[in-house]
Amino acid sequence: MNAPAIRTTCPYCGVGCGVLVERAGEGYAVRGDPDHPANLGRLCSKGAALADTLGLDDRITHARVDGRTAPLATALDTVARRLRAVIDAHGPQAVAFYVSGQLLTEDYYVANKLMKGFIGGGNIDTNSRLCMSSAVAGHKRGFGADAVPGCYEDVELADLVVLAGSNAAWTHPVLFQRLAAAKKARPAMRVVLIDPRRTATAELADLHLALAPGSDAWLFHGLLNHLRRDNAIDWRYLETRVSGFGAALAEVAGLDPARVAEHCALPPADVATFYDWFARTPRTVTLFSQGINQSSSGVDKVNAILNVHLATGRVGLHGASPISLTGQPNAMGGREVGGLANQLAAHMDYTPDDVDRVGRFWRAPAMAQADGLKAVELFEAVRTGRVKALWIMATNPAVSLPEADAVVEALRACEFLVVSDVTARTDTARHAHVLLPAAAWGEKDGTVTNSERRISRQRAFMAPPGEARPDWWLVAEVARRLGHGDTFAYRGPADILREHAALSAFENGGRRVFDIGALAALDDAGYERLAPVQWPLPAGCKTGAQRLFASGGYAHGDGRARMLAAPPRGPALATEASRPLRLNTGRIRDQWHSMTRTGSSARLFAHLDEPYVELNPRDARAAGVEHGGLARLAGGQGELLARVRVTADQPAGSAFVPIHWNDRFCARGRVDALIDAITDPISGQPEFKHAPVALAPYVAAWHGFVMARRPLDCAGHDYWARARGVAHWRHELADTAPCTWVERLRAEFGADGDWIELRDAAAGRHRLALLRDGRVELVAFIERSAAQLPPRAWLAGLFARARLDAAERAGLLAGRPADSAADVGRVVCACFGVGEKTLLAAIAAGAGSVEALGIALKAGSNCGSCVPELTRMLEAR
Ligand SMILES: Nc1nc2c(c(=O)[nH]1)N[C@H]1C(S)=C(S)[C@@H](COP(=O)(O)OP(=O)(O)OC[C@H]3O[C@@H](n4cnc5c(=O)[nH]c(N)nc54)[C@H](O)[C@@H]3O)O[C@H]1N2
Ligand SMILES: Nc1nc2c(c(=O)[nH]1)N[C@H]1C(S)=C(S)[C@@H](COP(=O)(O)OP(=O)(O)OC[C@H]3O[C@@H](n4cnc5c(=O)[nH]c(N)nc54)[C@H](O)[C@@H]3O)O[C@H]1N2
Ligand code: SF4
Ligand SMILES: [Mo]
Repeated sequence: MNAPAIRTTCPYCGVGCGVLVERAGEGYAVRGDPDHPANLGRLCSKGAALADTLGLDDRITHARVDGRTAPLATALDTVARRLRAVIDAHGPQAVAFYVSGQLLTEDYYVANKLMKGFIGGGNIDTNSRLCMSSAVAGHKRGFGADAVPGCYEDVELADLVVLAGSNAAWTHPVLFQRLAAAKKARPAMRVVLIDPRRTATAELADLHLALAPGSDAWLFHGLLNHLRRDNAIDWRYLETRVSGFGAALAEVAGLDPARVAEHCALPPADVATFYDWFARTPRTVTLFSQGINQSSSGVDKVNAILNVHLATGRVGLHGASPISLTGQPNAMGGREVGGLANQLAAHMDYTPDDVDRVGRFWRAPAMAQADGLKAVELFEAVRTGRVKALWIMATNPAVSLPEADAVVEALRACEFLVVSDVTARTDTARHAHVLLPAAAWGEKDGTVTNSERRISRQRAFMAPPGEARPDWWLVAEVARRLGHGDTFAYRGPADILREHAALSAFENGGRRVFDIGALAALDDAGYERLAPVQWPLPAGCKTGAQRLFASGGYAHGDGRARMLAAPPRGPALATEASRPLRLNTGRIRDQWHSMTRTGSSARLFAHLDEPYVELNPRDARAAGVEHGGLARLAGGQGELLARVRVTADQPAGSAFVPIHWNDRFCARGRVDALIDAITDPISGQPEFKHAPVALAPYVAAWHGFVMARRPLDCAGHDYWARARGVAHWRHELADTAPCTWVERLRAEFGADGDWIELRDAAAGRHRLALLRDGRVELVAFIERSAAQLPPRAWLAGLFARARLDAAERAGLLAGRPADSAADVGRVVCACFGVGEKTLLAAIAAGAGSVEALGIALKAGSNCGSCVPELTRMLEAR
């Protein structure tokens, strides 16, 4: 008999999909949980590839102290001793924790409690500062509490869905699929996308407003003004449930659609259409994400969006609400436990009453009294030595914070740096004095909260390797060594969740929306069984609230929501002659952040496999860079080198670079090294999407690639980028110094086997392959220009073969099959490895719909993440 499937939750995005895990041979198989309300059985490409990421190749299984493996107990002793020494010598403000929306709620709760109640400093902040802090501040200003009023079902019930600064097709794929399915079932439903770029999400949009970067506040303020002029305001709602609307309406009064169109660089007719649809559609949902939050005026933009929903009374109703999409799997849970430096715990703040209340509940000897440092300030304080000891958990700031080179400097300067991670191979972990081995997804138990306030269990289905331990356990052990054993004596995550739930209900009396008091009564078996449930969930409740504020009851003292319309501001730094382009950054479909987990799946590398910069044809021409060549982008602090993709989807005057690549996968692809550390004055969230940059071609003496069965060390080259294939690693290379790869490879791979070589010194061409027993071990292609290199897909496929046949061998150094039909092109469907050329051939042969491509080639028929791209190819036919 097979063991029953384990029900758990995907560790990637904030959609929070339920996953079923079963044993399959030596490994595991994952599929979507049909009973989970977030995904009802669906998974995207990343979720579907989770089983590829369970291997131990990259894992850290034992602690390291000063670079040497050490028993975990010794490492924990060292952490406690050195934290204690810093606290004794410099006080509690000299230590800091930097944590993550990828911790489970239980991990997060314990870390926050140790810092704010027992070490007695406020310096714990989280990578949610880079992600959700503008939404948090906007919600608190608007609603009085950080609470998302709507739920996923609203996205399906709405007649108009506005996506503002969200590329949900790639970043919240399962929610996007729910939206796409609803629109298909109800074609009258409309979708508006607000994003300067034409993204995969645009495929679903009836109207794409490609506005000028950073101009959203003008658009939404203009909409508020239009609602008033068009008589679309719900005055009764405003008069009974909202304050501040008089001032807000006065602020926006001068913004007529013509001025909006000018400020936003949009066709006036498109602005008019959007305003008209919004005014006339009671069931409107606005989904917003990082195109709004990651801005030096992010909080004001969030309120500009909340304003138009308040003005029309469209909050918390069926199919009518603003919904902030959370990024990380537990971005919401982190806010619940108070992981941000300017919050306390359980949605309490640093008011004297709350400090006292939390202090009594925790029986805390040393309550923090005031806000701690926000992420960007925190790392600056580490760099200058004000903060002397730092413990980083589940985040990779050397890649993800702005001015990332200065962050690396801070990590190097830090007197005592502790990093808890599942792998040692991160740009951050390499600087740690103590590296703690954390248990990974699949090995830990706890809860996460998704974008619709739904708390779901993550359940372990494998044992942690070596001495790896759950994050909460590592923190509690340090707390014990610091003398707080009694209050951190948790037997397991259930104990922690009960305490967290009890705190949320403690002296609450309905004042704090976040109340999960019902969970305080769970016994261990109940925790084990806990089914996905939304908050609020006060004691005595069995089901949580799907929607909030439908009948008012906002969390401000007067029960009213607030409208706030600040004068719109554009990006903080202007472009100038020396930095004329706006750098926009974001995500790609199949990678997760710094690639520490998705980077171990060949399937997930198939879609986009090199650091790249997207440019409009006009800007590429002006700078003299070519599609497929390399370009250098320089910001205020640093620079990067990336492959150029020229596309009209990218508006003129801007560039787009994905955030994922880092020192482990390429030479100089950390985009945050370029981004100035400018933050929103209220939330402290960095302006990640509008940095001014300069663009120049990178002129190499040679370009090349090497494919081998193992990763090769490419250090020292100006440009290199590494990608994992199913049976090989590929290394893209370029340099200004002469190429020595052929000699190097011959020396490294030895005499064993058949070398075949093609050399044309005059043309700068050098091609090399190594076969052993008919199996390809290595190929290397060097040319003067990138354009002369053959496509990689066919060669990559040869590594999967036990023996090459005569035709394959004959084509090897040409890099092309003798029979050209065998080249499938760039992989579009990651699940079934279906290439672009195969798809185009099928379309040419008559496949006229996504369904037809699915039947003919299986493409798009599993996770569906590539459906927007398939649609685009069909449209272009
Ligand atoms: N595949 C994948 N999915 C992920 C993640 C991942 O790493 N990989 N990470 C998760 C996390 S933590 C997060 S926070 C979310 C983020 O999810 P999203 O916010 O959807 O993702 P981004 O790509 O960061 O940015 C969204 C869009 O904002 C646009 N934008 C830039 N400037 C502006 C502007 O001025 N106005 C407007 N309206 N739009 C603008 C960009 O062009 C981009 O298309 O994704 C989550 N999902
Ligand atoms: N330019 C630019 N920069 C950005 C953004 C952007 O849009 N543009 N987006 C920002 C946003 S929204 C976000 S959320 C951040 C994300 O940035 P990061 O948080 O820095 O990125 P991750 O790669 O997800 O880092 C998570 C780390 O935790 C480790 N890990 C995984 N599971 C566990 C676990 O259970 N325990 C422990 N201890 N460790 C674990 C992983 O191996 C990895 O090293 O990037 C931000 N930076
Ligand atoms: S949409 Fe994809 S990445 Fe996000 S939770 Fe679901 S399966 Fe995971
Ligand atoms: Mo995020």
